[in-house]
Amino acid sequence: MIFINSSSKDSFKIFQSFSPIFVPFGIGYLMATLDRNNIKSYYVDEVFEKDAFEKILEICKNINKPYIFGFNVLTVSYKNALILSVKLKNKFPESIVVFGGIHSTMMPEESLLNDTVDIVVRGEAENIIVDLFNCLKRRNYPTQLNGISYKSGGKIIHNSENFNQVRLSELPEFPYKYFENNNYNLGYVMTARGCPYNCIFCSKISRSSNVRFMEKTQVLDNLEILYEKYNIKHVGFLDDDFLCNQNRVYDLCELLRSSKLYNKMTFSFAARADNCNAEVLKMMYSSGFRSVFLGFETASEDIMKSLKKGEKLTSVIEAIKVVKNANLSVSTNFIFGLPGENREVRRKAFKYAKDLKLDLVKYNNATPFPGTELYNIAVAENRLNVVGKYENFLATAVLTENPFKKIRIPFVPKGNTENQIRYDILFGTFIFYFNFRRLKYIFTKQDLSNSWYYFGKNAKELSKNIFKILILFVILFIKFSEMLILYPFLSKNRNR
Ligand code: B12
Ligand code: SF4
Repeated sequence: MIFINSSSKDSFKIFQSFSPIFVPFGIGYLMATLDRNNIKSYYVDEVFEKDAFEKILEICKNINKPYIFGFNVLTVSYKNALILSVKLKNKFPESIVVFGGIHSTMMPEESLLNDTVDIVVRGEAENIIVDLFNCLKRRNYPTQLNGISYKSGGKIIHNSENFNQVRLSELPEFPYKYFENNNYNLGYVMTARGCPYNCIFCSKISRSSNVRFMEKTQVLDNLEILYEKYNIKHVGFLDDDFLCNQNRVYDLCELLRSSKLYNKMTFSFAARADNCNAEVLKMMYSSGFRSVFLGFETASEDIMKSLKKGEKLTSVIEAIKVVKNANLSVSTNFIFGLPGENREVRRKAFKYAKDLKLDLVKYNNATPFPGTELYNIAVAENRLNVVGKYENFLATAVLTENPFKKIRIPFVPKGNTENQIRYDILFGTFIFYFNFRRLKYIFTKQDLSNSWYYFGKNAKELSKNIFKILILFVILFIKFSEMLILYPFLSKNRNR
């Protein structure tokens, strides 16, 4: 089986060169699961591979037919996954194309309506991947497997959901050996899966509301591998809400403090604001935790309620103060262009960013990912703007788009224009970062960036990138200049 991590290459490449490249955890665990069953699998990453198709042809020379191509598909990478599947099917008509990942999980029919997609795997797949592989190798359809959608007699069949949840304590060790080349920033772990909330803007791979955790010793073993084998000194925890089980955090911190990693590694994490309390943060700081990402989302209490996050604006504000008191740095994002929002709300966000002395802030454009309630709202209000096959479904599009070839914002709520949202995002970014202290922070505290950017490990690497950094500055200069010229005229835009 050849796994393909599909990627959108259409966004402006200069920003991509400063984004850390993550190891694809989903594919990694699937490969390790196959490995454990003595099944060899292969892997191609479109994120950095110049010609993924050629690379796949190379691999195919050494494996037996039927070839099985397994794609990990996010909404923004759906188009490229399809393009590659067409090329592969043309070359190997007998091959089997499987789409997995969040986008196909949310939209299985849409994927299967393409002639080149044979099977969609919905949800997490460690506990079915071996059976799936064995079936497909025998050229059988996995009709009995839960979590599968496929075509039969011109119809699309959806087998029932895979209720048998993956237990993280039973996962094999993460197979770093497949990802050792220099393209990846290995310093991330994901030690829990699942989230009990249902925010209207969030895609969730598992519909179940329970959160599953790795054993603390598993986590420590993973960190030790990263430190000892790969010399990683800062690790970001990608768990949706690292603080959701505080007893586990206490235990893990205790284990860390008594381990050989103590004082050698630092960590960052993401959490919900309502779980931040002074006591746990103090203990985390003493165990090496240095930065936290909190989703601020909006500066309006009413909109916060409508997001169904189960959180209050006041608790986010309080949490930021508590985090800062505990000496941790805090980064956050606001979503601009949410239903019910206006420019006043966005201006309030700028004020919060300044008054609360946030370390890093991102203003994203609201993106109604398929399967989310926001998507349904956008459809119901006839305000869903899909370009091609979701090529514009990028929450950071405003900042990273080519200034000469703008990306259409996928949802513009009533009472706003696209340009108001676009230039408010740029304005907020400009006033926040046009500041010597913050620019210094960006370049000197990269570990604390919660993986938003990566300019190089040290002064030497950074200087190698100096030319690209200059180009980046020129592009930002063009964007901000345009914004500053147009900004005074924006309020005059007529609301739709
Ligand atoms: C790490 C991460 C990233 C990393 C790496 C992304 C990657 N390719 O893995 C980075 C920072 C680069 C990133 C970027 C973005 N991300 Co992101 N990211 C995540 C995060 C936090 C973890 C992903 C992960 O490792 N999950 C754990 C593994 C185990 O799950 P998994 O990947 O889904 O894989 C399992 C199943 O899907 C299935 N599976 C997956 N692939 C395949 C293939 C086959 C053949 C089979 C059978 C099964 C299968 O089996 C796997 C194992 O169980 C998720 C949130 C989350 N909790 O999952 C968001 C998430 C995936 N990201 C999201 C988004 C929106 C983005 C961005 C578009 C953000 C933006 N700027 O707008 C960019 C897009 C980047 C790009 N150009 O492709 C959304 C995706 C929504 C969507 N519908 O596409 C998510 C779900 C967050 C959210 N809740 O909204 N992201
Ligand atoms: S945004 Fe965070 S809290 Fe909300 S559903 Fe997604 S992971 Fe859960």
